Amino acid sequence: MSTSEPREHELVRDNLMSLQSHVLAEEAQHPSATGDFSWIMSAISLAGKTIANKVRRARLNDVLGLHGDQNVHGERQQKMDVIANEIIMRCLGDRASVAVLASEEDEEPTILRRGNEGGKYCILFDPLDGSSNLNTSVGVGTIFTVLRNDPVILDASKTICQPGIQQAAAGYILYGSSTVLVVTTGHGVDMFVLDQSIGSFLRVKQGLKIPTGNNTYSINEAYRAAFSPGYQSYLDMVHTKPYTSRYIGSMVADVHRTLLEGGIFIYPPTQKHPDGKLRLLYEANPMAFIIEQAGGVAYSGLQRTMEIVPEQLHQRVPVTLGSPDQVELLQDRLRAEG
Ligand code: AHM
Ligand code: MG
Repeated sequence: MSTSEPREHELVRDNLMSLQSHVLAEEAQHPSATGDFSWIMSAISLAGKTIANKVRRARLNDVLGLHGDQNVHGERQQKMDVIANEIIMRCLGDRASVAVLASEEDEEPTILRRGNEGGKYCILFDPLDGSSNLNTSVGVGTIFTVLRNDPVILDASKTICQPGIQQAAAGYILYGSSTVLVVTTGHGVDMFVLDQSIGSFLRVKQGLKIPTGNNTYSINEAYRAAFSPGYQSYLDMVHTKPYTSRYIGSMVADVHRTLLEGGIFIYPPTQKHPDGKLRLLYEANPMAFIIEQAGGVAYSGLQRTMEIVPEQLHQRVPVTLGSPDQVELLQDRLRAEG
């Protein structure tokens, strides 16, 4: 056997694949694809690289801390929330196929063009989730979802109220010790890492699968007294078993760990947030899509998150997601509480 054969094989297997080439290759498999999605992903990638740079330099540029205004949820906006929001709007705003942009930071969606003007997609996003952690250099992230525009419905606030099962694509960018982009278009989950030296997201994993058998739970236990009996009974159970707990308090980082290592992430209803804290359309649904595509499960209480029919853009829901074996242990207790 020639010694050159395995070497050639290795070279082919280890080919570098940028996010851009990956999206083009995926589109090539679908003859009806128009290339619109690759334009959208290139804008999201540009926004991610720009925000990553701002996050790294936030203290040096003196843009940590409160902006002074409150956002639509009555929460104090961080300066970086406003900066990240502007970056995404500027990156996506000129893409011809984008009909609507809707952000956690803006009360109303921004209509860019109607369906009859070529607006095919609505993009909903949380520009910088977990931003209150920035002061201590904890990982934060951008979450996004891509929905198909309904050319008949002219009211954008209605167009975007689609259940998660209708998402065309979803993903997040984690600004942590490395900048990681995770995306799904409904054909599995792919992961890319930003190579700063060449300014490109490079594919590091295709077809990610969430592991099972990891006894790790992630929840803010400080709110335990405010949880319903089912959640409390679940916590009683994990305290008597060989479990460990990890909670960063930054959803993108907590979900990313859960996706890669398995376990369960939970944000239940509390007294302060009786419907849960996280937002259905641009936090819970995109994460649910990714987790389900990786073989996991995602619920809001006892209902599959992606089957909830949204009523409004900023609606909140409880979130439970992770490995099927781990989530089932909580769901058992929630069913028992009725
Ligand atoms: P934000 O969108 O205002 O940043 O809030 C969302 C964040 C999530 O990243 C995280 O899971 C959660 O809030 C943490 O909340 P708590 O501090 O109540 O545990
Ligand atoms: Mg958020």
